[in-house]
Amino acid sequence: MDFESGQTYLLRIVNVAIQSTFKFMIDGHKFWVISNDFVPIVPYEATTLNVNIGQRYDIIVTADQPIGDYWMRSDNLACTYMIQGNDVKGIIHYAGGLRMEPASTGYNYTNNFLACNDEPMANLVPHVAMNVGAKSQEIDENVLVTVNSQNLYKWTLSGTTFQAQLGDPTLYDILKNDTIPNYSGDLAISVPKLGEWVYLIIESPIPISHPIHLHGHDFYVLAQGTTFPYMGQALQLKNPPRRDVATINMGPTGGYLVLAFYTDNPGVWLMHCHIGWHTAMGFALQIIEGQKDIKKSVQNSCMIEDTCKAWNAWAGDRVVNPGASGV
Ligand SMILES: [Cu+2]
Repeated sequence: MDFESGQTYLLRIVNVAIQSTFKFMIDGHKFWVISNDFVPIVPYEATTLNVNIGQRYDIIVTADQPIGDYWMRSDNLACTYMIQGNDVKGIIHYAGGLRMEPASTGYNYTNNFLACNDEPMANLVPHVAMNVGAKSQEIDENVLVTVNSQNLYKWTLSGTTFQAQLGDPTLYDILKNDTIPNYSGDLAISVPKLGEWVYLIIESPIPISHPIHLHGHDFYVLAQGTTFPYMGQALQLKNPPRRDVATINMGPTGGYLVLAFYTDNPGVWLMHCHIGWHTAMGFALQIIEGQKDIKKSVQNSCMIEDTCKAWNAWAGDRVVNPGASGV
């Protein structure tokens, strides 16, 4: 990327990896972080930025260093016990200098699985302040991993692993018969009333962090802790971070994440870990929000009908491999 001295640049950073947490930095430069997951925040200055899977940050950086060439880095952190990759690099070249391989050095940090936690909640202050009301419903999920009789690993949420049935989508059943299929057991969670606050507690004793993503909402991050279990620690209800991916941060004994969302968007929404393997291994649940208003919110039911018809025609008598979760 070319810089001109004195100019200011907007960079949009997305983590599209399947398992990696990236630590982003530009050698020698500071930058301002101005939004998380498209929600504008009160800008804060940083030299490094932790970007977990699915997260988006916008940053502003000024070309205020001596003319030269600098490494831009996205170090692959050693979370989930991965081997570190610190060779993910680009080059910032200042106009007017010779093009050469940078000799710059990166900012220091400790790299271990504990380093993969999100940017601190205190930094992620939404520009448009919104507060969270008292809860009407609470959902608690305890995250574990188990091995089944075929030696396949499955993630479980309070004992149930998600397994979609591709021939029987939840949204289709709701539109057709106003019923929720129950094959995913308690992983089809009904949140029937609109205009209410739902709190979601996800905790795990296994020290592997998980970026949690919810469809259909920006959620509010009420607490992120590096201990297990969640013991009723204080929640931030006054203008908490607002985004759509937040990580269950990890300490040696596990961690917890407390989220809230306001029921104003009727639909069938998936919530899942954004580590691809974990999603495939059943780390997902559905939230059925405002069920009686879903039908009128669907603008084009033909698309659903046609997709299901095409699926049924193709699937026919085939045995469709149900090995992964179907998500
Ligand atoms: Cu996960």
